[in-house]
Amino acid sequence: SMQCFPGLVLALSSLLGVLALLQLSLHLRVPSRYGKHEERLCRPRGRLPARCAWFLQELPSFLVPALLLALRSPPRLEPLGCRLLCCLFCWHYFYRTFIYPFFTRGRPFPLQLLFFGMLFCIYNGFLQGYYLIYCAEYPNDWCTDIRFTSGLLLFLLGMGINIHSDLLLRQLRKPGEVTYKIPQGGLFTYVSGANYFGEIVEWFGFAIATWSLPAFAFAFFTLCCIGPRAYHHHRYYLKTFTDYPKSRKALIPFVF
Ligand code: NDX
Repeated sequence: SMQCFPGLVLALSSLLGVLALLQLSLHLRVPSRYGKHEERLCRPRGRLPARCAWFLQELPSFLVPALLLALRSPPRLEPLGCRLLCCLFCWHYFYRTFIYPFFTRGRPFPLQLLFFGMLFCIYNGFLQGYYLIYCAEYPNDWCTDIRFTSGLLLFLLGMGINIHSDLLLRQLRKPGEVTYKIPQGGLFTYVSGANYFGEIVEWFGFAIATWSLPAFAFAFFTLCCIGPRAYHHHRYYLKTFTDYPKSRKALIPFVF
């Protein structure tokens, strides 16, 4: 049966860090080609409806850790921290897989990116799940540790911001519409990438709560992946809407 190989965790986390830097270098100037940054040239054949695409892409991030958690034998009952933290991760991806896609009004998603996105979700789902289920050791009072409590608080706050902002974005369109409008309300009052800001806060909260290398690597990846994308969204809005609110920042309220 499976056991913890610390070398494997270190190797996979380091590679995730490398992927983050690769992502950053590839997409600092040119955004990932989906959504509002997709090239017109893309043939419709190379795309899948947003619903199917987001469902398929994010499913492994839920399934892989959930299966690891369920199938571990003997079941790991102690300490509570490991299961709780693994459940937090699964909880986010339950939302992202089973709820978010069914309400999205996004345009069709490029198959090629879907393929890489899925690979990424398998990789990361395995790393986070494997670490928490097979490797992590927490003292029995971890649930009252300041790292756990403050991290959990940040996670919940970030998740709230992310879900609320995705809802505001969705309400900009009627079903079937694919046009872009100026997002209003919530944290969009302060930043163009409110949903991304929430997601980044969420994963740094998770990293602090788990106090683990894999989770910090993933938070860093998230920052490198959607941080630049928030900046590209911001530039797109400034270019497209002459009446775009001048005081609005790209990602971090009042700062950047
Ligand atoms: N999926 C994470 N790199 C990504 C897919 C692509 O979950 O190979 C990263 C994720 C993947 C990427 C993923 C990882 C890196 C990959 C890349 C493909 C290539 C790349 C694998 C896995 C790669 C290397 C080589 C380095 C490994 O029509 P539309 O779609 O634009 O509509 C949008 C709508 N909307 C508006 N509607 C009206 N008016 C407006 N002004 C609007 N603005 C937007 O709202 C959408 O329907 C919806 C949201 O759009 P947008 O653009 O704000 O968010 P989006 O980027 O689609 O993300 C959706 C949610 C969001 O909450 C975000 O926080 C979360 O997913 N997310 C997204 C990406 C990554 C991620 C989280 C993470 O890293 N944690």
